[in-house]
Amino acid sequence: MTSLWFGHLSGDDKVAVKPHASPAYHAIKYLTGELDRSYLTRLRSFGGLQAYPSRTKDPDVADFSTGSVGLGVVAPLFAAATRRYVEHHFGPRTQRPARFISLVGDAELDEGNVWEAVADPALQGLGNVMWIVDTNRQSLDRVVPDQKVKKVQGFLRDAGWHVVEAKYGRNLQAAFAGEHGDALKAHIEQMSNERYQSLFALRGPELRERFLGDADAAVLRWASDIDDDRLAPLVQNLGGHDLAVLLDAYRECDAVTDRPSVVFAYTIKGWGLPIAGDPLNHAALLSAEQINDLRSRCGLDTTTEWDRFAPGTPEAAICGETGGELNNVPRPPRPRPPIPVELEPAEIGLVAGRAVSTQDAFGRILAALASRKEIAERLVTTSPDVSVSTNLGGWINKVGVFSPDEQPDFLGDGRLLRWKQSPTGQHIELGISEMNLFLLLHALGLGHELHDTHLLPVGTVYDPFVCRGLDALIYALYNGARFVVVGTPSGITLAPEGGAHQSSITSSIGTELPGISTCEPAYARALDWILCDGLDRLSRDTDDGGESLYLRLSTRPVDQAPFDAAVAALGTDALRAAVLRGGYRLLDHPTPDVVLASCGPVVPEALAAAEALRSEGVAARVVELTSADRLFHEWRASLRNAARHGEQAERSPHIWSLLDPGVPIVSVHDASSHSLAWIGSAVGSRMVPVGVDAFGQSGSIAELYGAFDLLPDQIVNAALVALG
Ligand SMILES: Cc1ncc(C[n+]2csc(CCOP(=O)(O)OP(=O)(O)O)c2C)c(N)n1
Ligand SMILES: [Mg+2]
Repeated sequence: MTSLWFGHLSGDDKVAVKPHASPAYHAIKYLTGELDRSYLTRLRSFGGLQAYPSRTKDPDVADFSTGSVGLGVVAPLFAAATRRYVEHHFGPRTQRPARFISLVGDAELDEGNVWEAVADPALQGLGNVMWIVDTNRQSLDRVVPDQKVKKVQGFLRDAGWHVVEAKYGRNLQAAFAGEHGDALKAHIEQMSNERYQSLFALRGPELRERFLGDADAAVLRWASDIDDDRLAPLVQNLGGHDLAVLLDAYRECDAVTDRPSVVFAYTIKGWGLPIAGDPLNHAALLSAEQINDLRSRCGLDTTTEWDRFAPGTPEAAICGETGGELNNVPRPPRPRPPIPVELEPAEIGLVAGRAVSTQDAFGRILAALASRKEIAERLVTTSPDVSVSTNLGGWINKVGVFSPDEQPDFLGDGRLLRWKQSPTGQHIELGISEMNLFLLLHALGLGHELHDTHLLPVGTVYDPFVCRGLDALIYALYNGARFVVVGTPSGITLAPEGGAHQSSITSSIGTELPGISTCEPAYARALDWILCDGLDRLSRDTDDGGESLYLRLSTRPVDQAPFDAAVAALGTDALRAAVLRGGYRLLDHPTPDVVLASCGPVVPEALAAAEALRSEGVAARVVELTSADRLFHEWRASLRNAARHGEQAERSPHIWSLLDPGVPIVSVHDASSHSLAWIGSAVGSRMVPVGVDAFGQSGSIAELYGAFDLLPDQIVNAALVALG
């Protein structure tokens, strides 16, 4: 990190720092003037410095957060792909080309997401990417066995990467070049990792004995010329601790511009400390005595140990220059494109009397937005090989697929889906990896912060496979990225596709994740309002309602007439406000015996059940919960406010206007029944949650609904239970 910050980086470069290097990162930020001294003693404390570099929680904002190993490795790769996209669409961003760099722990490369990214065609040819692998051969528990590094280097080479080894320092390289040098090199290279590692904390005669144990005559002759004091610095002279070797390696990578590079920098974990190379050093603490020794070896005492370099010294001058060039500057707010509150129903092809699914409507809305220049230019879509089956086809036909080079279109026009690839395309197609989807949404969703270009990213994914990319989704939200993700189709409603494709827990995941609102409307116009509002929220500050949006959609065509009736009854503006707050009375009754609360594709079943109840003399109100997430969080915030401050909320939670205190409720949801089971307690009502609490299977929608008690007659029975 010393070589990188003080000898290589420019202010336009972006760097991900591996989790365990966060103290070194903060030390650099302190020395270069960005971080206040008071933080230095507050690593890992509340309100202090985070254990691992954090974009959102640390005062000296890192370009990328790290912590969940593997994600930080590839985040700069996705950022470089985003920069390439941005520059093709908006022109160069910086005078000097930016470089995207990851400092990687060697054991991080065990994570599959690393290899999913390395293999993806959308991430090829990025010559401005460099990884520096801290090859200390240690993970948490152990010294990594021998062949691992070589294998990993082979994988990267085969994937077209430029691989550089910074294995030995200049002193050891000089010894290799001298008399008996070949034998010395062979002796070291043939030694197992575990054995070499065991030498790193040794000095003097003990080191000599252990190092030379089975050495041949030539090595023994080489060693006989080296006295005890010089032996350790030579045997332990690895490239990753040699600044000049590293700088050479970085320059070599800079010269390779048509593909990414990786430097394997061989290091010793705990270098220069008594715990160097010890397999258990990760959890080891230095004793007070060892710290005292270290402090005095650095020429410091307890009164000077946190000082910056004295003004006027060359060190202070370098720190000042580096800080002036590299440190963070405050960011202006994001620009806010003029997104309307709704599109015209005709514009999105809604025809009175025709049933439509939310997934179909989503595709139409997006295709319609392609005609609105000020919005369309910032819109970018991505999908892990499910563009067509998630209805992105209409949009893709209009805007084309992004490729950094013009690609021949062998099939040509006149097809249902044109797949025209060019540098102006606005859809980025990924391979199947859902981790890659969320890592790309993360990168696109930080367009303003990392590339001075605010984007409106929209990703689509089969809803069950949100779980496959979940850690990357969490990562994206933790970092404050802004995007829309559309999980579609969702639930058992995609009946014949079978249990492996039927999502049930995603609704709860969406509700529980911070930084994103989950919405699951049943009707096309409600979706239009939610999507327009959601796109607008991508541009707003967090305290002004800014957040990401998760849409859980379906392929089941739904009759729109009940929604049209609600528009007529409530008026467009009032209904839109209610939909955006999380719900509305779809089929009202002023004094119901029971409330049926539903959302998404099973709303028609709730309506039919209400009709059946009415014919039995039971008054039922049907409420559509367009966003249980928003209803929950508004209710929860009002309770928190009351508990903390003894105050009532300024306005009562919206859910109180949908449900009546004490009136029994049946929730009807194509998702785990647990996801809506809380609503009864919001109004003190008896609650019967109906939903999907087992794995599904193939069948017709009616058969599947029947298996999970979601048919109208079954909902009626649930209502009778609720009524006691
Ligand atoms: C996804 C994930 N799994 C497990 C961990 C726990 N963990 C933190 S660091 C680490 C090993 C790190 O080894 P390496 O990347 O080689 O780092 P270094 O040797 O530089 O400390 C593990 C298992 C984690 N942070 N993230
Ligand atoms: Mg390691």
